[in-house]
Amino acid sequence: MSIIWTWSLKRCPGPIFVEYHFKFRQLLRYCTGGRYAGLTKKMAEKPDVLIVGAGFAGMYAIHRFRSLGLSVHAFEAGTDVGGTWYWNRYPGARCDVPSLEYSFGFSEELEQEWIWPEVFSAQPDILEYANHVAERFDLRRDITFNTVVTEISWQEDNHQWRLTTDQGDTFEAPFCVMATGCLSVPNKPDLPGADTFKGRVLHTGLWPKEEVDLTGLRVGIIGTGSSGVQAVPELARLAGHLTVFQRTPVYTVPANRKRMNETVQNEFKDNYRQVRELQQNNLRGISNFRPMRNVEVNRNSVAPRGEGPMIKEMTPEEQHRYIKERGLESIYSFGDIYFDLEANEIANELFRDTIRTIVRSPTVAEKLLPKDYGLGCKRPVLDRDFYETFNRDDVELVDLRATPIETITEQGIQTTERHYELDVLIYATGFDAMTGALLKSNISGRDGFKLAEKWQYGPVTYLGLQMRGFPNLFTVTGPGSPSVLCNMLVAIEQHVNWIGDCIDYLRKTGTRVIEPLEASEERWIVHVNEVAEGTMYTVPSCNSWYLGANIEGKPRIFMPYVGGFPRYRFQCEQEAASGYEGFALG
Ligand code: NA7
Repeated sequence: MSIIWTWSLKRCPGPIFVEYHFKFRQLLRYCTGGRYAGLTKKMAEKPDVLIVGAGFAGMYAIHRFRSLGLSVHAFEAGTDVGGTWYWNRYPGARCDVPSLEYSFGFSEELEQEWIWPEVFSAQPDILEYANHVAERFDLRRDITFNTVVTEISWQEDNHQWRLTTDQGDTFEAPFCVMATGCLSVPNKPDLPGADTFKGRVLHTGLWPKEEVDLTGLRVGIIGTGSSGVQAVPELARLAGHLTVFQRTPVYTVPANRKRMNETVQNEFKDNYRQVRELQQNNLRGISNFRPMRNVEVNRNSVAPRGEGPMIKEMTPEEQHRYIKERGLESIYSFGDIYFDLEANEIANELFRDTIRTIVRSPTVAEKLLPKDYGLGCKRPVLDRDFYETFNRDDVELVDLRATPIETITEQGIQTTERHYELDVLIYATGFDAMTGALLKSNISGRDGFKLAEKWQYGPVTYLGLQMRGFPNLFTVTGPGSPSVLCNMLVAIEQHVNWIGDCIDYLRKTGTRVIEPLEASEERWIVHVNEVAEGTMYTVPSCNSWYLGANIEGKPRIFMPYVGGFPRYRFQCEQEAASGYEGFALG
């Protein structure tokens, strides 16, 4: 599909009419300050698929669907690609999946040419990778940036999805793919007096592009989930003084902070097909591929999560020695802690004992120790010197359970105990996860039925891919799919491939619409709940964003599929092989 672009150039003389072409890309980006802002798009023909979002899911969808001969167009609120990694630029932001695994597997050339500098990547490196992918596969020509999708509605008369943007434009296509991400709607709690604060307010999930100078400033951060834990040590280094406002203590273990070993990287590259195969058959989409070439075999290496010894079968001395020899991160490897509450509590106490040896002040240490929920309830958090940071004189911890926030003031935060003067207030308060972005898109299906209404008691999907009443609308890593419990890049590729094949099948068989049968949705919901029951994720003491428990009024439902990626993939493959038996085709 060729697209004719018309725009008023911000830095170059204009308006100019140009048929957008690969060699104009650099000029276009320069002229529009890298934003393509002010573009008025005229599509030469209607696309086959509208895509919402240009993070990794939207990016791969563009590439994959194009390769099937489909015309596509994507809309992205940011000024460039990258999704989560575009928005979460806070100091210390880093991925918790190894770099060589958190990468696309669809192109061998891409796999071979990209060089990862660290074993676990920092945000700037992942964003650079996203930019490289966009350049390499010429993705940007099919993306409108700086544009928020405000409404998506099914048009029964012509079997099209109509998408409306905040620029006032509308677009139509027979298929719509929501690549809106699982952690893309920041949660900012409605604290009393929040608007009165005179200093600078930031959110980790909406961090500015330009450098934030915190030198000498009094910084306060609310929240100690993954984002807070990653940011705290960096903020302590950058700020004059840091106050950490913690409501719930977190279980966090040291991240691997090694630079990438070239030999290891090369061995991965030589074996990437095997790595990808292993990912497909692993519960979490991670290969656990162990390079053997020129690498000293460490007899104390950490077993994968849940695949180590049973903690209940070890003496307390053996438990402590196990952690001492392998590091605190090995606590997640015990085999019995995810289903056995007694084993879980032994591990929790072992964790607490270890932290008490790191934090010098016993009072601060006690405040930092999680006591009312267990390991494995929330997504494991990886840190770099989180606990050590509280040994600094210029870092203070406020326990909001003991002394809650009364109000935000012009100068800082007033708790029930005292006032904290601040120059900068940072919210590290997470996201309206998994359903937030889909609901925010204001989707209505057949007969104007709203997705918000369908999901009023929690998300209802078939395979996390489609919803009954919303024909030809697909979600990438939607609720009810492994999504956030899986290596996201593996989950994204599997979903996009499935959706692409499905659309291809519909076209080849002359089928205009597809949507799940009611019975399929019901069966899937029962199954998703069934596999989550009895795990640490759903015990009553657990309050995680997986359950929607971080958002007031959100139904408490375990949203991702915990049955494992291979089992899930098999279900999807069976559906396709059966000619989509669980769906109504028309
Ligand atoms: P999380 O994990 O949801 O953490 C949010 C943090 O913010 C957590 O400590 C919350 O405490 C705290 N929070 C939220 N609302 C409030 C209010 N009103 N007052 C005080 N503290 C509050 O989000 P992250 O961004 O850290 O991580 C999300 C995922 O991103 C992570 O799992 C990785 O997958 C990447 P609470 O626990 O609710 O008491």
